[in-house]
Amino acid sequence: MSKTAKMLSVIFAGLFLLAGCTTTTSSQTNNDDQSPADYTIELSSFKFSPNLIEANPGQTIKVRLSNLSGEHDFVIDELNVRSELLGAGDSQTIEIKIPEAASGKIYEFYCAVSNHRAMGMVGTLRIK
Ligand SMILES: [Cu+2]
Repeated sequence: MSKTAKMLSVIFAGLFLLAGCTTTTSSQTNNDDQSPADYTIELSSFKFSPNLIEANPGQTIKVRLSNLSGEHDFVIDELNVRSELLGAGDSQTIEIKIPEAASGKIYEFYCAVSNHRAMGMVGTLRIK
């Protein structure tokens, strides 16, 4: 009985140590403005709505692409972002990792289908 109690107390001590480590680690990696930003962008012929989104350097943003009509995709060459080819009614959520050194940068996103980019199907990802 007392052996069991001793083992339990060792286990609990271990759990407290683990909890301590976890807390320390997360407080080191938590910067002020790291909460994930979520955007929904609607795609149609031939535009993105909204066509301007913003993010912080080092942030990973989740963007939901909702295609209303026609066939479209979402591409940012500099960040190696390319969605699937979306048909009418399709949607996909993509993650965009913003580089730490991207402060003040402007990235263009566009639709790579046919001549949509030339038709004005472009938008801006602005890094604060
Ligand atoms: Cu398109």
